[in-house]
Amino acid sequence: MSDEASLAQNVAQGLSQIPKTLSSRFFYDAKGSQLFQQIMALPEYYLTELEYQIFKKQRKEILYAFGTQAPFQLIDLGAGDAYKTKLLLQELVDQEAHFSFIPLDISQEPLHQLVEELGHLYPHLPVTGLAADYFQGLHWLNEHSKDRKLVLFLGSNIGNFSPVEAEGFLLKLRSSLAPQDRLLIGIDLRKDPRKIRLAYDDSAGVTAAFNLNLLARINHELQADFDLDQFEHFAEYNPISGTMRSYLVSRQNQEVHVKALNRTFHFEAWEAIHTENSHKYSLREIQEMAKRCHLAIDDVFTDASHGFADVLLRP
Ligand code: AVJ
Repeated sequence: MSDEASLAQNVAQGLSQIPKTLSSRFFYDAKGSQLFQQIMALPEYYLTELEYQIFKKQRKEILYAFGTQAPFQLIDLGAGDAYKTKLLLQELVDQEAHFSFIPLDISQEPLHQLVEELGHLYPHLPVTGLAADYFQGLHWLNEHSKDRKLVLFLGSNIGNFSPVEAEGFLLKLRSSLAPQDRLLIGIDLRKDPRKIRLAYDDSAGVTAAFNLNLLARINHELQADFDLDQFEHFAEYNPISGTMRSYLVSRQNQEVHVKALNRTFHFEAWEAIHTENSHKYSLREIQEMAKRCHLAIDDVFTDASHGFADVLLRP
């Protein structure tokens, strides 16, 4: 299925149902990936900085726990600009470890940029960029399984799944791992609900632009006529469920035509489209989830504030 077709299908389905939904996987066109890189640099978006600190302070321990003697593949699911992964790459290059790097990303542009940049930084490091979604990536992993693997799933990307979906994803991921392979998952932890909410509703409005870009993408790719001024970003955190939810709310009663679907969608005043989940876990919930997925926890690395965890798992 082509990218357009799956976006088309998501729009056709998601805007026909009540409540309306669109999938957060479609945020990352070239513009969306660029906006997400801006989000990572925001003062409110603590996630990136906390995980960066974990890698900065504990990169040796993390790599020691994995074991870097035998040749291996470092696979980065949803690599983006690999801001945090580069700390591991530098350490491994310093150690003269025998490894290859396989960044995977849903968006072509940042991936090409990354592969080119790494070519300059580490001319002797074998790098294979994969423009694919996670499941295509997992399939690729299965076909190319000779070396030992360390699979990275950083940045709390797992939070975009509901807890039930996350279990399904981890089970699928586990089935593509050999006994000696390891998984390193970055997970945002439960914390002060106000701090979480602010991370998804920044004062500069970058997150709002990121959310609204989904409608701009649908306008471009499916010839729709969303008026971006007539929708607004809204984000709320539920401290019981641990889910941060983002929405696009229609400011008025309006119709939107999507030419590629030959369909018109009606929005009531203040009707919302649910566009993203960013789930937060406690350490106990992570332990329970790992257990249910038959993954053993080798190590848990947290930052000084216990706001973020990188969990090393074995199948
Ligand atoms: C890339 C999925 C980890 O949910 O925190 C950031 C995306 N959305 N601000 C997250 C995002 C709004 C981000 N992840």
